[in-house]
Amino acid sequence: MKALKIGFLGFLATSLIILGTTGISPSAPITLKLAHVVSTSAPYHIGAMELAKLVEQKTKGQVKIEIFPGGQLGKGERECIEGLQIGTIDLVATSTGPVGGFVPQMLVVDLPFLFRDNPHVDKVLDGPIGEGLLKDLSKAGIKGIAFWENGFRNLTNNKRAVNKPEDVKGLKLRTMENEVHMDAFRTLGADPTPMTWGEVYTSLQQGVIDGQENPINIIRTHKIYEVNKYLALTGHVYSPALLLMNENKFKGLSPELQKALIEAGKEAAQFERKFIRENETKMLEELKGFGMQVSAPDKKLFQKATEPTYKKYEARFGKDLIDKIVGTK
Ligand code: EAX
Repeated sequence: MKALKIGFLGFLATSLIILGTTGISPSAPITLKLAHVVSTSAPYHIGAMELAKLVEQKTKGQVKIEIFPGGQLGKGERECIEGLQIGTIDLVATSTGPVGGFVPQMLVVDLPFLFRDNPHVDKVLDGPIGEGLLKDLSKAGIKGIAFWENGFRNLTNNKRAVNKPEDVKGLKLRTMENEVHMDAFRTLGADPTPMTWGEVYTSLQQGVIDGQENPINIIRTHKIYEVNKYLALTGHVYSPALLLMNENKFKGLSPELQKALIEAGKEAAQFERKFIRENETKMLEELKGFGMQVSAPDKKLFQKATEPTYKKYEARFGKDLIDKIVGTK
């Protein structure tokens, strides 16, 4: 009887300690809110669902992910990251586009034509360079869990077919809130307008802007073919994505739950990238089927034309980091 009493008191004491430190009773699962701004057919959502499944499995139900798609918790990615920083959002799946506004060093990955192809992307972002960039995010109270994928960005517009850099001159193009992208399009003679993703479709529909640029998967899953006629396969920037977490929330988890979350985030990254890459050709054919006029300009001409941006930011990010990325085989 005495042993039973001591056992019960021990359990009670442990529960009170857990409750005191995490505010969570040992039995209640921890629910983390994940926000993104894309549709439920888009890769971030597919990746987030895979993440939720993996996290539940790896934590044996101790942690659950609740997904808020389509900008429900923040109209654009910058707003979602702001919510993450103040703790109203726990996790965000986002392109790196606006992240440079929080941690300037992250802008390096948004340089035009920095990444050659998918194998180059994976070697850089899943290796020490990528890990270093993820670690940098803690300067802004953000835990970088893993690099997901948005993809190689292509140009759509309503004015004209784009076959060479000169064809971009004078186009009023929406860009992400990203100074490197804006600089590159200014160098091409376009008129870049930074705009949150949630406003792009309507702005194209109303003719406030002539065009935008995004990977095939975003153009397809957000029906840009309904509001833009021309698609140029420029592949002018590889756009990484990120799975981010509020750093204090992350540190509040036990080491075991932290490990499980990181593992799940990285496994979901591979799943999400695979989904994008396996569906790219099919989605492009569908865009043609919806009537988009697709051109395949000489990328070398665009690479040459955007070289001034490259040179300008080389000084800012350090030539050695850029050389390391370019030199990764
Ligand atoms: O992250 O804002 C953008 O153009 C992004 O590529 C899109 O929202 C997916």
